[in-house]
Amino acid sequence: MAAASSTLRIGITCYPTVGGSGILATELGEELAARGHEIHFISYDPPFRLKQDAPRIHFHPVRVNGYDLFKYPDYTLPLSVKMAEVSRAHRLDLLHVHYAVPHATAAVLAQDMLPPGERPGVITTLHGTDTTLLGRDPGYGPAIRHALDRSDAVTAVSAYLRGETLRLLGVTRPIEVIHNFFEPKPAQRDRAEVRAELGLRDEALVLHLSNLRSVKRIPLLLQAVARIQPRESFKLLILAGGDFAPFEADVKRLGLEGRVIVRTNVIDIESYLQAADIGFFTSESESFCLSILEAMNFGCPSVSTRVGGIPELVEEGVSGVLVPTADPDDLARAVESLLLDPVRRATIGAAARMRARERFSAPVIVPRYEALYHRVCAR
Ligand code: GMT
Repeated sequence: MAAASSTLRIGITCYPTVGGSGILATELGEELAARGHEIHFISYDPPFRLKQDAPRIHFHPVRVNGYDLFKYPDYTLPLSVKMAEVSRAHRLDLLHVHYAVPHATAAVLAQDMLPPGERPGVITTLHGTDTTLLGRDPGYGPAIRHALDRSDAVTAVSAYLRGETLRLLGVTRPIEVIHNFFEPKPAQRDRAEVRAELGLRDEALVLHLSNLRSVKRIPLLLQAVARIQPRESFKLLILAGGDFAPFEADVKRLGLEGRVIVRTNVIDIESYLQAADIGFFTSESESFCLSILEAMNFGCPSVSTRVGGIPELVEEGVSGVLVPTADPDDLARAVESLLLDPVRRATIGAAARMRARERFSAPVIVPRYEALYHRVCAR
């Protein structure tokens, strides 16, 4: 880890599937490559939003063989071997891993496998459930703590997540807070075209986007949506990074057929974001909520539960609406308050957009990662 020049060779590991940590890591890699750094993604598949043909972007697949002896296939060791191999072949300055499990452990092992002069620095970025869920699990917690202690730097995507990591894992080392960022790409279709595709006339478009994991509380989202009045005033679009089939029964039971539209694994999210009027999120826990930030960039105000790091992103009543309970009626009333008041919606939407650009855009956040990289490399 002795980068002499200001451009660096960085290995990035993340989950390649739909999910905030992988999306953030992909965007970061693309932004860094555009700034002249050589970026090597190391994962079992290319990240789903990655433009592999962009200059200075490379992808190295991790192959996992199956063995009869293993009841559970192991990914950590082949990942660490690939990290060491790529580090050596491309003289990486850094391995920046997103989501601690198992990426941080694999990176620390890769570092140990290499001779002293060829060891990249290891930076671990915590995204959420790697602390708030797995950190509580006695089968994972001590290994996560060890990998964090051994990383050369650790970041968390919100002050809330840093606090939870210190509290749950008993970590004492410094953790730098670097919030999520989002840089919208040009939408491929215009608003009118998208609204026509969704069969919208005068209705408002309420948008939810997530990986549908249980922490997102999709049943609560649907219950709340079923209580919004008048029903004819809106449609709900769900951009799903996962299988919506388990929730179809709820849609029927609540009489929401025809009012809920689902699109799965969408890459051109900007086309839908620009067509949305209100974002709606009912998470039980959220370290930051990249989806709210994505909507904010399009002047789309969100209603969400007031949990985790969301208040670091949204100022209540100014750049969004935060609901302190998980009561479907409270949530429905909050959405109605925006549906019925287009002026307030526009005012909050404009404040949301300004806050997103001023605080959580690539030009603001990416230099913070670059500064951290240089600090680690200088050690
Ligand atoms: O923690 C997770 O659930 C995984 C992760 C993901 O890959 O989807 O999501 C987290 O990372 C995002 C990007 O940093 C954050 O914006 C999300 O708030 C966070 N999710 C949770 O904390 C539940």
